[in-house]
Amino acid sequence: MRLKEWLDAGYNAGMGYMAKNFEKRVGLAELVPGAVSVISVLLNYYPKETQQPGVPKVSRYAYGRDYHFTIKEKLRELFAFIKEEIYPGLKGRIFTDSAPVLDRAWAVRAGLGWIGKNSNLINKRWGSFVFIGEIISNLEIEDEAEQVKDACGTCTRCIDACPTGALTKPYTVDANKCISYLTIENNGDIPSKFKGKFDNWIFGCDICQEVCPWNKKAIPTEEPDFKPREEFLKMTLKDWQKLDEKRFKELFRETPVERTKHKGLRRNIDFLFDR
Ligand code: B12
Ligand code: SF4
Ligand code: SF4
Repeated sequence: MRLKEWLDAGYNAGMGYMAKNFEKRVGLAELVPGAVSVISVLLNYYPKETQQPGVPKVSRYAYGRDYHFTIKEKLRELFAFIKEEIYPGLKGRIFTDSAPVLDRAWAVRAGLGWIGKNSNLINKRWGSFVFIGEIISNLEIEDEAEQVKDACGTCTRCIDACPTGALTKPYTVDANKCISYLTIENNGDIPSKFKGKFDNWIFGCDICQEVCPWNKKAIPTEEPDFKPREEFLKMTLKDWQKLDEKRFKELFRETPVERTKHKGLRRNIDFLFDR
């Protein structure tokens, strides 16, 4: 079982919550009593806007409003629709990025794509800049979704491009080495062995997705919630270097960047420039 192997190898780094509720994570009814199906959904977040060239970089998923709010609102609407129009006895729960549910594994089972060697779910039409959410419920769905075959082929671009060697083997991320973990989830100092390897990323990292041929034709999202603030896009190198707590709050309110608080983002900016 891949999750167990990942945890046993210590690849969850400081994310202790990943080892909790292991039973719930793998079984449906343990998580939601009476559940018999999973409806898995994707939401494209690829922005058409870009930051100024040469400034510290924020990963694309964090440009706009925090996706947890947006996806949950949409899933609540879908849940209400199914209850009203299809199955009044509907009982279940909605999820997105919640530790006890393996979002990507369910998306694969639902036929929405395959897991690429960079470990992201890739959809043939939308690429991998998509969020994943689910409704886990007592709705009986007869058809098993048709599975999408792995279309990575002999490509290894993501593994070759990762500047910290976090893709230790195809399909496996060691969070201890992943810029995304080190800049977001990590509460301590960033180990000095990574100096000069962050390629200007200060919140998350998109490198292993940027190089993926399946993202070449990524279609910009039309979701208004994900539209980045103008003041954020306009930030110059100087603006980033002097970012204080007040400005941080103005710029990143209700975006995923709030997660690191000013202190964490400041640590990440300083890590790029301090020698
Ligand atoms: C912990 C976590 C992280 C950690 C660890 C990443 C990792 N690869 O596991 C860190 C902090 C590093 C991280 C980074 C990122 N994350 Co994250 N993260 C999660 C979280 C909370 C759990 C992932 C997990 O369970 N990992 C443990 C491993 C073992 O599980 P897994 O990779 O999902 O693998 C399962 C299946 O996919 C399957 N499987 C895996 N590989 C293969 C291969 C084959 C061939 C097959 C058949 C099956 C298979 O088996 C596993 C189950 O046992 C999920 C949300 C969730 N609840 O699922 C988001 C999630 C995976 N993250 C997401 C995002 C957007 C990111 C970033 C892109 C953000 C960024 N730009 O910085 C990066 C991408 C880094 C990368 N290359 O993966 C999205 C991914 C969307 C997508 N299209 O795949 C998710 C799904 C959140 C969401 N709901 O949208 N993340
Ligand atoms: S997100 Fe960045 S650091 Fe993490 S595996 Fe991908 S390229 Fe490597
Ligand atoms: S870069 Fe290549 S190997 Fe990596 S996920 Fe994309 S297609 Fe697969």
